Amino acid sequence: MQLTTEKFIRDFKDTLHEEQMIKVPDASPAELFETLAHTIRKYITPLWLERRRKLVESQQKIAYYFSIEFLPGRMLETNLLNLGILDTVKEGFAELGVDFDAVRNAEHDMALGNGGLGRLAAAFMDSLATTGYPGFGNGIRYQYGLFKQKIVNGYQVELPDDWFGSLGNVWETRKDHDAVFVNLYGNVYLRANEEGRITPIYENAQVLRAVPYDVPQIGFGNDNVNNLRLWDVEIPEKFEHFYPTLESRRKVTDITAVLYPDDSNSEGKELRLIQEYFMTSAGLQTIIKSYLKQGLPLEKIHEKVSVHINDTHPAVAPAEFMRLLIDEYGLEWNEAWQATVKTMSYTNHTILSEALEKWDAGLFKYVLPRVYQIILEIDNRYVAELANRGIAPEMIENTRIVKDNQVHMAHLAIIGGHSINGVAKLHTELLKEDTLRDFYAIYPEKFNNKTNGIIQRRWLQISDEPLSAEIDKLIGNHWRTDIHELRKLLDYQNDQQVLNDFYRVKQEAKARLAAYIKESTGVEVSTEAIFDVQVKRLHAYKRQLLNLMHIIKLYWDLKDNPDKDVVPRVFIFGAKAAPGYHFAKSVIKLINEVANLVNHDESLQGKLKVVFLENYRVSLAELIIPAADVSEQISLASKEASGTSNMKFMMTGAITLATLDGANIEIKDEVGDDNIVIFGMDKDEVYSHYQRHDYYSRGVYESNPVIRRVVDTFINGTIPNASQEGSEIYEALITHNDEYFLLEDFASYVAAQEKIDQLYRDKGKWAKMSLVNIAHSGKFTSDDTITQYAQEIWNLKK
Ligand code: 26Q
Repeated sequence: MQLTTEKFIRDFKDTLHEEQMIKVPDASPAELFETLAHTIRKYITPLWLERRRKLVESQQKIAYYFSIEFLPGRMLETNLLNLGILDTVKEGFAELGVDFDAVRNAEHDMALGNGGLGRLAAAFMDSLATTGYPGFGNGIRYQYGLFKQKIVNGYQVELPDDWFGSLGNVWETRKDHDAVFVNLYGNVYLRANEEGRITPIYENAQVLRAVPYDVPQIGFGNDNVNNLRLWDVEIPEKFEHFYPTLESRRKVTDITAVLYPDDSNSEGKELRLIQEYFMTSAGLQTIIKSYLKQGLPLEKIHEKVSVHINDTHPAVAPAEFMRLLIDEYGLEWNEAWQATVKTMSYTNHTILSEALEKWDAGLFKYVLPRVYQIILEIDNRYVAELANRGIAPEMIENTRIVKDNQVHMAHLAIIGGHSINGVAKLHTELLKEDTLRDFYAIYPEKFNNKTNGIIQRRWLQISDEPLSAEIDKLIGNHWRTDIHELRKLLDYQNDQQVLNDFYRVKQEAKARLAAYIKESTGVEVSTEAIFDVQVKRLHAYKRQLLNLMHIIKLYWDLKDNPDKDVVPRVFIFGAKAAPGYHFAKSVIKLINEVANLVNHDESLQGKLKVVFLENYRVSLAELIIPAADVSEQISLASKEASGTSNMKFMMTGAITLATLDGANIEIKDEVGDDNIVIFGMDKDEVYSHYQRHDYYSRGVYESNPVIRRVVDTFINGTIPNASQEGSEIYEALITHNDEYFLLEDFASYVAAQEKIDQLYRDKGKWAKMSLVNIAHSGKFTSDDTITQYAQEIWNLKK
């Protein structure tokens, strides 16, 4: 959009006077933020209405992305950048004497997600709007986002993330007229009506009101506005009398109160099932209603609508869609089924078959009696059809939806849809050959890969503007609209001046992070040190513990030989552990106690520092990632479906230190072996251990003195205040046979770390590697990923 600085200043002041009745110098950053957001909303509204009008008029096909998580982080800068007015606003603020950074920091992260899966969903919203494909989000308007993490005495403490605060969500619009009802519980029996049609009769169901709040998703540079629809729950007016007590009302509002943390312990919780059904049913109901307004026949809905199931969390969708088409709209089973399969598609984000979502059939039937009947019918027909096709009984049994008294949600998503995709090449191959191999034998045509991507605009233009400006100087600014132009940087890979400039930009980002570290932890770190970063959810398979073991080895090396010639290192961690994940919390405690130990040991001469930054989240990532020299991507091969932080680090010039897992493999393919440091077993070696049952961690421990010394450090009192946690770690590694092969990969990890140390000594060479990584990072734009979804799965037109 077009906007002059003068007009912006006028609009901003008007809004401030109207809404806050104060003048600029008297306003707090929060008030200025709210005012700015409201000013921008006025710019967005006409674009939003226009987009809706055009979509109605053109009757284009629309994809609906169903996800129980959306993790956009802060929206202010993204909205300004995408509207093309970020610089105008910054200039306007400069004229008004307002500190833009202070205002930006007043926005609370919208953290309605755990990690990669939720962040990916948010990235896809931006990319859909940017590429121009009609794609809308459908999720839950949680009152509290993922918990806020505090570190107290080295332990993780969880506090509620009250993100509405006093401002509410400044970006949303409540859409009362689109509210729908969602039924739970009760009894259902079937009865023939006057025409002889079997219809379900509901008794004693609990009726909830679902109210949508729409959040605009603005395309970059195209004035295109899509919709992210988040559902909240309310008590329907005519049922108010059923909820006479606060307690009974709270039971309802609890449905959208909190986001569940990624945790196997919370599996099987009734409230989670209700959340999943609530957002799915509400979303599907409004989709059908808006489709019918076009006057088209329901059995052809797949020609105008795609419903995408992001992981199994909304995988009740095929069954709920069948229920709506048959019970509410009178379609016959077969025509409803054809339409359903053609409408639905599903993305898998996990490799572990035991992690695939299942529900106890009894609980499912109790909460969703009619949906359960429909699932049984789908299951029966599936079994009959496959038997007819001559499929082996064992294969049918493995793939059916209801078995052993459990409802298998991934099976429902695969059978009830036309597409299933993994999120990186390796991941998709593993799904085909291992986790879902029987499905692959039955439906090979449904399987496809869509390697994840990231929003390059957030990670370069917003979080690393100094690097972006440097890139502009070399190749012009067209890369800001076509990220693949970054490849032009390769022309400068041997230009010393350019390499110096890139090095300087990195050092400045490190200085900004160093200041934050000092302020938030009190630890002083030198920007001459290698900033070695691992930020992601804490999980055993991601192997933060392997990183810590290497730190302990360095510690002993330096204790033995204080003059050892090593490049100083700062190891930086950020990670939340699910509140019920005991092991993960012990790892956090140990990282913090090792940090205390090494940061205060003068004999180490500042060569080794360890920092745990609390409350890792999108806005903190924007500070950390541009400042990284080394990106730790060290999951056990085959376990990380894709990873997406690996792509962000690459894009801002960190060198990846990685196993051959997830998208790391595709990063290596892009940059070549010389511009990445790979270590550890590959997935074939890992699988071969599984097959042969030949891994024995105690054997490694007993025969390797370095490993023994490192592991013993957990139990011999070296690390103060963590003897309990140390013993647990020791037990996991030695008594429980080290499930993620840390000991096996340790030697090769240490060698890789030594290689990093050597490489970093040659600043020119390092800067060149860094530049080559940036130059190839356009491969991972989510604009391209979403284009593949739109063309290959959803069949959309711009
Ligand atoms: C499970 C049970 C009960 C409650 C919550 C959950 C739950 C919640 C979140 C299970 C899983 C998640 C999130 C998973 C996730 O973020 N997976 C990551 O997805 C990324 C995007 O595809 C990949 O890059 C990562 O490799 C993958 O770990």
